[in-house]
Amino acid sequence: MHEYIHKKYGAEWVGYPSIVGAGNNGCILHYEENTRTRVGTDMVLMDVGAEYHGYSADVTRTVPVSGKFTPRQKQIYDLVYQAQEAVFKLCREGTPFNQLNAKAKEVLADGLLTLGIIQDKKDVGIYYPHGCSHHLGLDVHDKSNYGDLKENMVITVEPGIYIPQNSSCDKKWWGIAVRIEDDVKIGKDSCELLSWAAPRKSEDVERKVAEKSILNEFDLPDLRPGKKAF
Ligand SMILES: [Mn+2]
Repeated sequence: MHEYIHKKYGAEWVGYPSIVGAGNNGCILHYEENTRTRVGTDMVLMDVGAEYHGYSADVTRTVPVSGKFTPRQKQIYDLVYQAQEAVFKLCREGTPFNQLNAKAKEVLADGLLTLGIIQDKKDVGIYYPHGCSHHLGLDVHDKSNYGDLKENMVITVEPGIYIPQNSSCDKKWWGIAVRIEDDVKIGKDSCELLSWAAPRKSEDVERKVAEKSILNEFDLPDLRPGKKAF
């Protein structure tokens, strides 16, 4: 559906292969099989972006398929949201690029410690194994010198937490994967959120999922055995 809508808006391509993983599959960072159709009460992590006239977007949303986050899913989701909010505040000219990830790590480490998922802040990397930001441009992971942010740079802000099956925390957390990724344009004193149209707050995500979709009326026809051709 995302790819269909990209085309409807006139985007020529996807910026990268869509990543759509339910539950534990969300823990696989570049999961592209996208084959599971029965997802129960899991969340679905969708990392999708259009390429428009040569420039790529890169946006991730994680939604509860049932329409409501379970209390544990919500605890993890809200923590990732908090980390993202904290990083947005640093997105302005002059901030050293690596300070963005340092901030995300700090917030996520505090939260994981409070939830009892880690016992030592330095273990945050077990559940947050990637960086918080990259530049966007002609390439979805555009290059730069990774120095200080400058006005009009476009970057992602994408903290996440991934707790695969058999992790060394309480198994009540297993299979939870959340990433929230937005694209921002750096300004002199703040940043502009380019991907504002997709809800981010857990309550707003639930509200969006509850909305009626044209797909509610879309029933696939039954598949019947072939007919005699002549
Ligand atoms: Mn990204």
